Amino acid sequence: MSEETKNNLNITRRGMLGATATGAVLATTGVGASLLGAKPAAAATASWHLQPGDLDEYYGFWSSGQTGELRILGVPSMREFMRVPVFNRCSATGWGQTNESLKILTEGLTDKTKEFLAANGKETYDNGDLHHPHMSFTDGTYDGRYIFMNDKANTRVARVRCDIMKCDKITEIPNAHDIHGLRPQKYPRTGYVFANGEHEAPLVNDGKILDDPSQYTNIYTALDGDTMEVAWQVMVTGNLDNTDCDYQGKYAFSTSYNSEMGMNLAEMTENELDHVVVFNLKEIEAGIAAGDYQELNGVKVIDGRKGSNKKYTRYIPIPNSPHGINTAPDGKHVCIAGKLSPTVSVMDVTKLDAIFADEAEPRSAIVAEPQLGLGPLHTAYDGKGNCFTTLFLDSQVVKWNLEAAVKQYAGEDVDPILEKVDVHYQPGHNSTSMGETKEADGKWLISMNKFSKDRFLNVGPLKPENEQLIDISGGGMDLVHDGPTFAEPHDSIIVRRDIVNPVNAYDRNDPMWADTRKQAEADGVDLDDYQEEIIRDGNKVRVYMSSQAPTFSMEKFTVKQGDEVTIIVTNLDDIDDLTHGLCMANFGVAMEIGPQATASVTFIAERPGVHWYYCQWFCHALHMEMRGRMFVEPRDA
Ligand code: CUK
Ligand code: CUA
Repeated sequence: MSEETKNNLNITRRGMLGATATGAVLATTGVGASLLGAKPAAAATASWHLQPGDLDEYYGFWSSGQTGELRILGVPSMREFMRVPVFNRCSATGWGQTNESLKILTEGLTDKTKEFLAANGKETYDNGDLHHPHMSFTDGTYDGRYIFMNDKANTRVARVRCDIMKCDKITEIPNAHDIHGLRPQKYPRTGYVFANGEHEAPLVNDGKILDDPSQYTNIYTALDGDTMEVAWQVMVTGNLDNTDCDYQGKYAFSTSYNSEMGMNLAEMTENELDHVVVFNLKEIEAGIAAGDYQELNGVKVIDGRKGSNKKYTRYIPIPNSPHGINTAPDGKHVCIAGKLSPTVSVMDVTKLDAIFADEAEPRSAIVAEPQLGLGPLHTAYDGKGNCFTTLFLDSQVVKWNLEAAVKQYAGEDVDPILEKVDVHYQPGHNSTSMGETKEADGKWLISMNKFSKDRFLNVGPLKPENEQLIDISGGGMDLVHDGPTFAEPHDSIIVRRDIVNPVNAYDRNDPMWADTRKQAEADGVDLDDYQEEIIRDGNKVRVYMSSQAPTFSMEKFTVKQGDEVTIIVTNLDDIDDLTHGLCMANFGVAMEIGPQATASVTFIAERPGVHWYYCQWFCHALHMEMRGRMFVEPRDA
């Protein structure tokens, strides 16, 4: 059944809410009225429950919070397809252990961090707190190049390549503390990746200042999404929470709690109003070009704090400790969730020019502020003028109409609230299909709930979270599916599947193993052909082997105790889904080698004797037989 037919059936089943809503749905799906009612209603329930072998209409990209990885799900089935290690250590793929992944994990760290890690006997961090995955944009919609994501735990921003679904860059952000909100520039393209430093600290934070809040500052960062280098930073007042940007390429904005710059809970929640910081991108670029910055830890930092030069930033008062900030697909409105206030403040981006020109007060950009319920956190859109806001305290999602909210704010007697649905329980983010792009299609809504409580079989004190699928295609909100998840996705995006086109095998010239290729060339080894080579270079030994199901090219090799051994495996199989692995038993060594990939791992062979290495990804009927021996001769032999 085509997706359009499914939608027709949904429309039929629900009988629709009214003529206007029907018109809107029909207008966006391009379906003639004659099709309505043509099929029995019962078939419509199959629209989210896919049959075995059916493919999903959407890719879902999920964060995983403190697990530190990116997850790929199917929507609407909510089936989890893949976990892409990013900030975490992964036993299945060798992420955090292979030389190729260690390069990515370490090359973007600052020298100070490298020193700190070395003092702790580590090369890299092995934890992360990944909240916000967002795809790169071109002209206001997803372009399928990259997913960008933050690490709140260790102040980093990472990028995953969508062609192979592997992380290829991780950048530690200097000067900032604990990157939280993250969004890519929507227009004209990404472009910038905006990243919020959540916690304030003395600038420079070198151990000389503790209790002098006047010297604390927060940092807003723009990275270059192509190079993953920091383009510039702005000093701001208040803790930065979430960020988004416009569809015009002129402004970015951040919610900010603790405008008080307090250090404890009482101080932080003293004011009734906090603010949204608006960043004027053109002015910031001009300021950088004109040299109006200080260089700190290698980054150009502009002063955009309250009371500073007002060219770069403006502070719009918002009630109270605002959290989520989401730009609507209409390209004009931005919803700012009040968190401690039951309101969502709607900002009109077309009014920002006048504020920067000093022709209007900051609050003049606010064109609606509907009271929606308790604990509003994030807003998603259906592309038909409606908003869905999570209410954390009420355990609900509220659907409301943006235009009605604007009219109400202007004094008309209208109620913008259309419907509330209970979710289970305490929702944080929500997301709609294509909802953060100009192509929002209003089919599916995911409510990402922090608590599952009694929703699943009890698995002990630590429960999964619960992500619920809500069918919004028919104009209502039908809760159709629960999806438990492990710690702790905060956010997700739902991307039309035609936008995402990963490959089935690696390009032999993939930059991932460019260093290894260079070394192989120096060693006279052709990485693209059958290999069975041992290169000894002092106490460094490089073992080159290839894999073809169900064999490694080397059945055995010999090294000496204390040698620094690098095993380089190239998977010559060029067959869909034919991944091999190499696990060196009792050496703590394991890695994935995808079709046509090269991967390498280095260790000290400080263990005499016979050691089996085996293929750790089930690849063939003779997978168990895919193995070989490393013989380590004792040092004094
Ligand atoms: S934050 Cu988690 S619920 Cu980190 Cu996006 Cu709002
Ligand atoms: Cu190769 Cu299992």
